[in-house]
Amino acid sequence: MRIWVLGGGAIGLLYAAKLRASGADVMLLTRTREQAAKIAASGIEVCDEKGSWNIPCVSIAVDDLTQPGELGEEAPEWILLTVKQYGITERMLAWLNSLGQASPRMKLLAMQNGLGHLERLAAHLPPERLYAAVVSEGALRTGPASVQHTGSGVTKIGAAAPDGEGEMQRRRTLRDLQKVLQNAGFESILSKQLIDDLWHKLIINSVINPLTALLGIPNGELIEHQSLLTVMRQLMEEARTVAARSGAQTDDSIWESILEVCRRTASNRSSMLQDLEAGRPTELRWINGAVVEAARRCGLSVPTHETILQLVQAKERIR
Ligand code: KPL
Repeated sequence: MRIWVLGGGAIGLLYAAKLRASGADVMLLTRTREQAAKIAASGIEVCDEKGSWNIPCVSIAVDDLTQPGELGEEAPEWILLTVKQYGITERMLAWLNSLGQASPRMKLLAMQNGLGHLERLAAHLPPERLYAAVVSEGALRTGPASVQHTGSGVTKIGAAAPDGEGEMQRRRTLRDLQKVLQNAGFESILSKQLIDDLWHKLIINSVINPLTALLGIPNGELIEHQSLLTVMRQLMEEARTVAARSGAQTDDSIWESILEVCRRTASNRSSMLQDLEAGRPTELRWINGAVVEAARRCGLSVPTHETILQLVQAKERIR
């Protein structure tokens, strides 16, 4: 199975390296030529609690790829799309569309946090080619060709449109991918309700990420202050109401999950805090912004999310 991992951030580096180490046919597509050259020359260094490994991996900048129409047998069977939400540009969507038209067997697994990407991708790829993942692996990019695996998690995978014609075929397709992921050491689960899973993760991110980003603290510190726990609960309750009104089901145990993530990742800096500190754009718009937008569509009011959205936006401007 030929796999292209699109995006050289923490998740892209981690999946490309571990899949490659398990013997999968993987190529990592990067935005810059410098990163691709570094990986092609020295491989990807993966560091975890057991030590560090260097894994050779083929890598190329997206701009240097052969035109989709000329790929023929070289075309991938799977694209693991690991770029951040803001990395999904109109140019990339047009390129994915041409790739899909040129290679009938190509499928895409969207691995983004937040909401909004599936609608954009669905405008360019038919349902039998569009799949999504909810990832809870902890990863930190430590350089253009190095990543730290900060905690093992689960990769839930499912069809973006799970029901209807071709459902059985979509499940077979997912089972094949699941085997490849598991073989590479990623615990992977097939989900029939991926949209619910996306909301579940969105709610967790919408509580933890903006507060850690605003306060500049690691995840574990959030639960040490009663006043923060109160704000966290308000964020969680507002987001759950919006999820329910939008047709997604979330577990009553979600509050416990939030506390558990804070404990399990106590010393981690959330991705939003890392983005802010590194001067990169954040995924705020697709996390708390997505809650506010969904609330607006349902006629609900989410004052805590609106306030937090404005505060992080201000912080982005004045950093
Ligand atoms: O997914 C995360 C993120 O940082 O984006 C959490 C769960 C908050 C862990 O840091």
